[in-house]
Amino acid sequence: MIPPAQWPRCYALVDMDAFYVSVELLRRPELRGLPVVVAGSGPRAVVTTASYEARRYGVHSATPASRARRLCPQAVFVAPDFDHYRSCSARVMGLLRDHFEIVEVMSLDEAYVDLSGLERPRASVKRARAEILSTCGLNCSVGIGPNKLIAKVASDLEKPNGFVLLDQAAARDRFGPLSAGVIPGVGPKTVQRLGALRIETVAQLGDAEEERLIAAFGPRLGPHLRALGRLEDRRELDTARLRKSESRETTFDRDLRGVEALDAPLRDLARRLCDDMGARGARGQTIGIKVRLDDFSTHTRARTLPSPTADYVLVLQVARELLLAFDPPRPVRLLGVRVAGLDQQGQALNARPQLELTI
Ligand code: TTP
Ligand code: MG
Repeated sequence: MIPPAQWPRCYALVDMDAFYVSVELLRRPELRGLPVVVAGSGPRAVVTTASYEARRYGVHSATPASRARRLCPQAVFVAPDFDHYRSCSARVMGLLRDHFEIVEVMSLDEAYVDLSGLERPRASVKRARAEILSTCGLNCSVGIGPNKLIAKVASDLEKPNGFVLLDQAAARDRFGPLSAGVIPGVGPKTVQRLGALRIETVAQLGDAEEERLIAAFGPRLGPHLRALGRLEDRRELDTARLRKSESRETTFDRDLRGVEALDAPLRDLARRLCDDMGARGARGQTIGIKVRLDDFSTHTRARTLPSPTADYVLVLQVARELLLAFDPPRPVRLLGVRVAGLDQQGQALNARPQLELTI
């Protein structure tokens, strides 16, 4: 197999394992190893997700809660806490953005990252994954492939805690004999219509004559389906928004107490941020800091200047003043510096588009 570093494009799909349940288990570790179900309590409630132990009893996402109770009476039912899941998700996605330039967040627990051009794509993902585990306590499964489709199907193969890399040929070998319905985007109705054409498997779909598919599905969907059957996919990551801000942040190995202890890391962050912005000719008018305390509360402060800058001395000075004024009341876990309101200079020519960084 050609090593992924030499593929023209390389993508990973990162999908958290049993996401809502895993988040709940962090604050209720006594439930670890038990069948756990996150579901509301109303008469029409459905299961949002079930632990792998509960899945063995046939309880899955979208199973009605009443049915889940019958299937697995000993399961522990936990009420969903979406705000908490959102904030855990933001931490995970923030870490991915720390590690990778281009990240496309698909849902609370799933994101694509673009690994194209990285020298060691596998190692980069493993490092990010280890940090997600050490910082957030959460496991994920990763699929790596030459396109988004293969990355996605690969991520599902060895859940939980999977790590599967497939090139085009390996993906075709692996999925060729399976029902075409395993391909995301080929739903049950399409499977049925394909069945009428005697097309059952992924390989048969990929080998089907284009004219036949066009006759059955039209000039757009027909060729699209055939491409899916070949595990071909030309989509780029969707990161259309120009970045409006840029930040650098760091999570400390040990929490730091007091403003003095934070000065060296603050200087380092401002230096890195201004160097990178300077290199691209980008400047911004709003300087901000982000402070996460040991209780995981996150605080931001910002000030807008009369004119845009990428000047290290000025950025550091403002960041210092903001930090002094905030005066962290508890030990600090994470510190960030941000410059927002970027002017367009340097972006058009040298844009590295990515989702807006949240700080
Ligand atoms: P998934 O990634 O589909 O599932 P999961 O993370 O729970 O498990 P897996 O290990 O198989 O990836 O969905 C992510 C979260 O989205 C899930 O934890 C709960 C929520 N969700 C729902 O609320 N309803 C649903 O029907 C699905 C599929 C997910
Ligand atoms: Mg998941």
